[in-house]
Amino acid sequence: MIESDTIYALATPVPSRAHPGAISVIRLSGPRATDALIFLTEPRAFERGRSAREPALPASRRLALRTVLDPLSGEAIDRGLVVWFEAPNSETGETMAELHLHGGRAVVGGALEAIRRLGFCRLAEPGEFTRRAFEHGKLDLTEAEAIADLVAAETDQQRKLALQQMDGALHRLYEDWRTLGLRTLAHLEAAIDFPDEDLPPGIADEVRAGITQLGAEIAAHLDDRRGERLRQGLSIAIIGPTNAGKSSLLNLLARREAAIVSETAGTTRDVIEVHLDLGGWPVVLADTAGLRASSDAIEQEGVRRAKARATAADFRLLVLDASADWQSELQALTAATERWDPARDIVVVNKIDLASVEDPGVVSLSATSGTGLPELLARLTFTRRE
Ligand SMILES: Nc1nc2c(ncn2[C@@H]2O[C@H](COP(=O)(O)OP(=O)(O)OP(=O)(O)O)[C@@H](O)[C@H]2O)c(=O)[nH]1
Ligand SMILES: [Mg+2]
Repeated sequence: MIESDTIYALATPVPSRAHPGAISVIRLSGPRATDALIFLTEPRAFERGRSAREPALPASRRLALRTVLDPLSGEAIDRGLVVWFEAPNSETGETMAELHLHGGRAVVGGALEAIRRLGFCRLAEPGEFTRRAFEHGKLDLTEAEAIADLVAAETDQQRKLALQQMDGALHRLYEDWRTLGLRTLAHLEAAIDFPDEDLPPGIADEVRAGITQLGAEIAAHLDDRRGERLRQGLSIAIIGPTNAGKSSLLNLLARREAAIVSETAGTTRDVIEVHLDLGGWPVVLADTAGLRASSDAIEQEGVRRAKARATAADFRLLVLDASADWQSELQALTAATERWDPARDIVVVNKIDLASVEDPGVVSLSATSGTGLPELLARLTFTRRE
């Protein structure tokens, strides 16, 4: 392994005046991480040029309370916990050190500057700690990806999936494919290289079966978009005639005035997206323009976008107005909507405060008062788990 630089970086968010942290963690990784730790905690060690493994170093993997100081002036920067890990038993596989300091701007700024002044450490590039862990065989690419997913996870379900992947679920699947591929290849090569030998009968069938199985498993895996949906969010399109209350429903689910609501038919033109956490599942909910024939070019474009979004969405919420002739609208719209699936898509009849609706096949709602919202949420949860 090539001798690498010793790198350092703040591992926690940059403290600001508005958001100082209780604690900030600075990590160092590389052959001189413990030298740095000694020079930052032992008065005058830097000028005397003491090297690692002297008594100033606490036992590895044990937190120790130390005064962190400027290596040149000896001035104290903070008092905090320090710890170090001996290579290769560390996250990166290299010698690592951590400083757990108070999360103020001056403390963190002072400590980073002190490490820079040592002259033998450099700031890590983005992702460089993970890269080193990968290069030292501490994690594979599926696990590195899982860590990125875990850090980016905003909902419970996203976190669970990332953790599974970090535990090697994907790694094991790919390993199984590799084993199957290698075995099939070995059989095939044996049949080619030793055609005259007495190979077990049926070897050609085995090769064919192996290839078919591998192809089918990979195709099924690529088809399964659950992981992708969980990462990007399930997409739900709200569609329906003008003035039915689509934007009102979006605002109700988003719990904020994300879209303009007005009694003017044709208010919404663009697709308006909000990102929601519905029971642990990430959802991208899109409000769209009301579907109607219009001579206005902008509204026509809005309707075109609404239809495109309805087609692309994982499923659709069709919103109708209880005080209008919603049954005929329902028939016309479901017939005209591409990919309409009665088992998956949901019909919401809104404004039940104006006219009552007795139909077990639809969710009845009042977007203004919130009546019927629990039933709608229950339906949404059910649909997602299907
Ligand atoms: N009484 C009653 N009025 C509602 C309800 N939901 C929405 N409205 C009203 O219906 C009108 C239209 O609501 P929007 O949410 O803008 O309807 P939309 O479907 O987004 O309309 P477009 O964007 O024009 O297609 C507004 O005046 C709302 O206040 C409801 O449950 N009951
Ligand atoms: Mg609208």
